Amino acid sequence: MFDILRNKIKGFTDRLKQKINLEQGQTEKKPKSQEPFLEEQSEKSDISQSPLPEEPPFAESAEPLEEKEEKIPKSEEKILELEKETELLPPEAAEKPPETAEEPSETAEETSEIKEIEKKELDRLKVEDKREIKAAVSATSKIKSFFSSQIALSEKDLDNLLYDFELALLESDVDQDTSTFLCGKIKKELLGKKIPKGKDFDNFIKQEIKKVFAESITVEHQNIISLIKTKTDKPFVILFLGPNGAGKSTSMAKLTNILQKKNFSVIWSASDTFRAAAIEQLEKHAERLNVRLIKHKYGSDPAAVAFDAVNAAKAKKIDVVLIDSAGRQDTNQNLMEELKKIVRVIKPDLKIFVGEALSGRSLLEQAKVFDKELNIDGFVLTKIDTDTKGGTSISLLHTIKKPIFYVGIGQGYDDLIEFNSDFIVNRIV
Ligand SMILES: Nc1nc2c(ncn2[C@@H]2O[C@H](COP(=O)(O)OP(=O)(O)OP(=O)(O)O)[C@@H](O)[C@H]2O)c(=O)[nH]1
Ligand SMILES: [Mg+2]
Repeated sequence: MFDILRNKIKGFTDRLKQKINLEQGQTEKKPKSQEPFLEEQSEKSDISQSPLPEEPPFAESAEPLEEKEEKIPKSEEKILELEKETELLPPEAAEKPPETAEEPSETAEETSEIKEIEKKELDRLKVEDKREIKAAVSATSKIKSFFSSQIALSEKDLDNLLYDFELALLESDVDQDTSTFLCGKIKKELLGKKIPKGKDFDNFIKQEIKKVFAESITVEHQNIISLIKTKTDKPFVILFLGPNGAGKSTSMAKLTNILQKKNFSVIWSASDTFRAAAIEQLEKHAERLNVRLIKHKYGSDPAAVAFDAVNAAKAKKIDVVLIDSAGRQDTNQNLMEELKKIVRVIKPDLKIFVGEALSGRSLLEQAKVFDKELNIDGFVLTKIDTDTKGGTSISLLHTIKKPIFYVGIGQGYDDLIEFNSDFIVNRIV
């Protein structure tokens, strides 16, 4: 469910992360602010005159800090190597082959005195070297944390990333206006903001995107059960309308199941007198759900059937009347007039547009026409169990700004669940 949109949003977050990592990498590869420090180091240190500079201790500054700290013991090894170097030993001792050093050229007292001096000098150098390396590491650490804790994205960077993201939203069935709106809002939220790097990054970006989506698609939530409860004079009347095959009749049956569980009594109007087998289809559901069905012949006036159903409900004190209607395209003016007649005669409490999520952007266009013609109250969005893209609901909510009462998540009677904007935001971000 909504996998494509979820992946597109993840793709956007990953690209942002890549961009940030790239910048971090560049910073670490060439940490300009470390350069003078290193120069200063090499000037100050006696060791810089020795073979050590061939493997500069901080040259690989892109490595993590911990690795640098590991280098401290390594430097001790190097210092130990220095014991063998000529600088710390008397020149003649270094130049002479070992066997010549064995020659008793000095007295035993002189030799032990020299060794004592050498040892002191070595100890002094070790301490100095350690101190310098530690100072370097701690300075590097400060510089690193400065560079690596947060980043602010430039307008140019964001424009490039959001251009791709807008295309991704369009591919996921979000319409053009909504995509442009969402990207503009994300840009406004992220521009100049300090974005944490590392493990907090994903969470931060997710929260920002979630916030933008939630704000853009939140419409006043309406709960059908409370609406029914608050109506004082029975019955509460709901008209189901929308394009062919969207799931009007099935959703009506599913809602009946929900209402019966809440102890509401229900009666149906078979006002699809147009499509072959539409009445028989309802009869089967009515039998299973034990609902009374008011029906006329095929070709009769759908408004007249609905009128009879409402009157029967009034007579029997039934709580809710559900009116099925024939599927129609928004371009079919005759069928549109037929619906308008039902609305005029019955004055339903709710006109629910049933649309299937799979229809994508064409659903938005249809819904706009139905809303203009009939002023619909909200939606049931069906077949979201088979909708991998997920953009339709976002477009509907953002553009038409009417609630999605329920979503259909399968073909069973229990496969109708209440919708709120968190439902979709939590699935895609
Ligand atoms: N997977 C899935 N299938 C659904 C859902 N809702 C309805 N369907 C199926 O969609 C098909 C059409 O459903 P109907 O209720 O007959 O649609 P309709 O809008 O009444 O169709 P018309 O009366 O011909 O305009 C049926 O096979 C339903 O089982 C849903 O949420 N998920
Ligand atoms: Mg039907």
